[in-house]
Amino acid sequence: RERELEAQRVANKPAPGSVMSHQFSSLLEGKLKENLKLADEPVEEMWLLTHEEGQMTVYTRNEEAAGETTDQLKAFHFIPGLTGREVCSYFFDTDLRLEWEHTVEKFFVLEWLDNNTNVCHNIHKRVWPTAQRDSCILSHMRQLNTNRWMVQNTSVDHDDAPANKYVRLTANVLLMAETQVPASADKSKLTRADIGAKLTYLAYVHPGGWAPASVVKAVSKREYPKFLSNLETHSLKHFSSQPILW
Ligand code: 18C
Repeated sequence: RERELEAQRVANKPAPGSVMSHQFSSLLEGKLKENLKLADEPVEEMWLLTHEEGQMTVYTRNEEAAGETTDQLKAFHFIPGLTGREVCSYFFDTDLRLEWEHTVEKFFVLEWLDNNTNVCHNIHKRVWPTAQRDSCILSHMRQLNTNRWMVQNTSVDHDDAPANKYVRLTANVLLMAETQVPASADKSKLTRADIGAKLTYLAYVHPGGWAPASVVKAVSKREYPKFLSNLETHSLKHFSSQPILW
């Protein structure tokens, strides 16, 4: 039944390029403003470097003072050979999500609001000893300027997301990816060896219900770097033999 409903929703997907205003528009724009400001803020004394691996750096900003069990995370990475648009498209594409998204057991697209915006119900893998989580996420992809693209994933309430079976976590995620090209280059002459995507990733996840702080910390420490490496490996595999999508 769920799959049938999903097929109907895919059939209702608006045409490429159409941007509609919808019930989540003001929430989406508000979050986006906050997230873009945070993304451009330099990492200074408030941020703690928690992981470094090749081109990847992961920082957290401790929110304990505010009584929270999770930290705001900010990470940087560089994927050689891809454009910002390619990385964002790969991250956003619901047909490809399960190739790389290792925290999700299954998910359902609940609604397409426009060609670049959907709401998904995700059922996450269970982390022992806590109850299994789900999330209901408004996902939106946008071009910010010639070389910069982004995807924002933010929790929302949606009538079609079945409640009560799992503990509902909430999340606020921004992936921003900027194509690096040699200065004054003629794009038509460039190959993948000349380009790369500079990533800035922001995430804040609230566990929703009871979860021991030590488990949340351990899961975060392990899963964020794993996610960035996974995104790199799989998006490279997906695009490397295709013409460059600028
Ligand atoms: O950005 C990512 N994915 C987005 C696209 O699919 C998605 C964002 C979702 C928010 C993160 C959801 C985290 C789920 C955590 C529970 C399951 C962990 C499973 C472990 C698998 C073995 O829109 C990629 C995000 C990748 C990194 C996620 C790590 C998050 C850890 C945060 C703390 C955990 C809080 C949950 C409490 C569960 C019990 C400890």
